[in-house]
Amino acid sequence: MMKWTNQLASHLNWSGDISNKEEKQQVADQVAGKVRDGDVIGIGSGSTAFLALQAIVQRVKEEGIDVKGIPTSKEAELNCSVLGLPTTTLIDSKPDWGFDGADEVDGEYRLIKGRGGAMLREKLVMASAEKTYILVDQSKIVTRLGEKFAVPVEVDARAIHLVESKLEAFSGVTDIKMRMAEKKDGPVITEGGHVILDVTFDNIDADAEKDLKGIPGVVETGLFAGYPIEILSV
Ligand code: ABF
Repeated sequence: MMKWTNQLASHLNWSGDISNKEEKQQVADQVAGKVRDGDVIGIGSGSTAFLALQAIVQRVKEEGIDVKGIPTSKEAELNCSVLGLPTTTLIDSKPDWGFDGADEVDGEYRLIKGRGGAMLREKLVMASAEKTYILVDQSKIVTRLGEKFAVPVEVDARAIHLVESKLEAFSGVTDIKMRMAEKKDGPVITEGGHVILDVTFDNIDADAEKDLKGIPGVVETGLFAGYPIEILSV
């Protein structure tokens, strides 16, 4: 093992502070059971996806099967690298299927994602796969989308005033905050070099994802509606 591999692995081990870990582990084990030899799999971000990746890698190693991952973030890329799952990209391969976490899921299978700021890549991988398993513990299931979480909106910083003014007039919006980096005096900058506005809604209507994307300067949003997903929960 190379010099820093253990340190990287322990950093990635979420330091034991994964909320609802037992439930998350159960859905992680469920999705690991779906892996078949030769699969190209979209690899999600966040703690639930990390547990699933661990379970998948264990199967891959025990059974000697050939699986490749398409990571949805730099975090997922590093996880694959440290755990030893070979990766490919959307340019070279199409995912057969994928898995990812979520912050909220409602009764119409609409999702809020993007707490880690990776919604652009997460959506690209999800939209490219025939099916994505969304791994959720009970705390993620809501009756009203937006009940617990704001919707992250990734914005080209040059358009920040334009986007803010459009959002203020947007149906259902009650609050807009720029996401700030913890312990730093500045905004979170996404992997794509953009900023994030966390937008609170009291009602998210059916066209919200499309309408948000229609604002010039909005790169992506954490609203996911109408993608081919299957919810895995306990
Ligand atoms: C990613 O990780 C994000 O889209 C989502 O916001 C978050 C869920 O994290 P966790 O599984 O740690 O609750 O899937």
